[in-house]
Amino acid sequence: MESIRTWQCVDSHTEGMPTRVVVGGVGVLPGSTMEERRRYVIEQADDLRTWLMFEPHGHAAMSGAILQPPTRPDADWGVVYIEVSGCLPMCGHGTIGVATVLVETGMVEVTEPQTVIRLDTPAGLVIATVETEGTRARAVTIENVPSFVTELDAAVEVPGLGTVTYDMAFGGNFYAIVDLDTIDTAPDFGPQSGDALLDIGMRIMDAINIHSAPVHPENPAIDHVHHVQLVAPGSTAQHSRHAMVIHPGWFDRSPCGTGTSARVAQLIARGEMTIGEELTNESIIGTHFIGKAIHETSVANYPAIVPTITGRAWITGTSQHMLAPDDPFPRGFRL
Ligand code: PYC
Repeated sequence: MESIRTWQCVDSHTEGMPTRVVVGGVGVLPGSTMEERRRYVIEQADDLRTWLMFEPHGHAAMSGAILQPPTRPDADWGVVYIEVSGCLPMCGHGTIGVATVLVETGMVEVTEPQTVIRLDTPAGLVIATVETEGTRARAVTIENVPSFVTELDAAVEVPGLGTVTYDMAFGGNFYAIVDLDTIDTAPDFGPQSGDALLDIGMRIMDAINIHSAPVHPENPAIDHVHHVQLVAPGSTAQHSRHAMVIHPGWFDRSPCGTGTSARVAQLIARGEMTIGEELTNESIIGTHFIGKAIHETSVANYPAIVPTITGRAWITGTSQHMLAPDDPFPRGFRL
């Protein structure tokens, strides 16, 4: 066995969605903030990501997080999120996976019944409160970055679908939120309609990015929409079901932490929810996050809320990934 690169990982899933937590082998990435480290991976070390996310080590809907020493004194650990689509500034299910792994592997000091972990992420400080029972993490609540709506009832011409009405909200990433029952050709909601739902979501995403791509008002490096939340018929402000279509064409298996934050911001902007009320947000595979707004704030000129998201994660294994010098796929591959 010969290897020119070896990484140690703890694999987990958050309500069905994988988070491969890279705990060793990367070293300290260059950069004085976690956003600079994220940029470094994007611009100079993308093979770090593709090797662990793409096949043969990963798969078409793989997601993960590289643990780092924090760059700020008030944080316990730093995180760079990686997934098949790129490096997100913030990932909710990934943060719940990271917090669970840190507690259950003893990488943070664990207190019962709650352990608070302060994470330095590219989007800012994210606080995770873990409900602990012995060495088990039973549930994790994250206080996410301020979330806000940039457009309500926006309309875009989508080839094959006609005029589609959507709301645009930010919850750590941009989300186009579309009621499926406004689309005449929408199939029945559920995993059995996966291909058709992916097709609808990707068409909407492409059309918005061509005609009116969103840009974060304070951080222009965060732009375009890569997530479309297709809300199932019958959804309410208390219990919403959705299919989360992600660029370049896969579903979040979890209810999506940043997407749930965006949905809470949207429901509050629409007057359908108030501060402190809970939303059960359900994924396409039937798993749940609980989202709520804990207080109001603002981002640039937009009214915003600070959301919390609660969900659960489970460790599925530990792995050591090796790269042989003559492996024909040192960057992985995607079909
Ligand atoms: O949970 O925030 C999230 C997320 C983003 C992409 C996949 N999951």
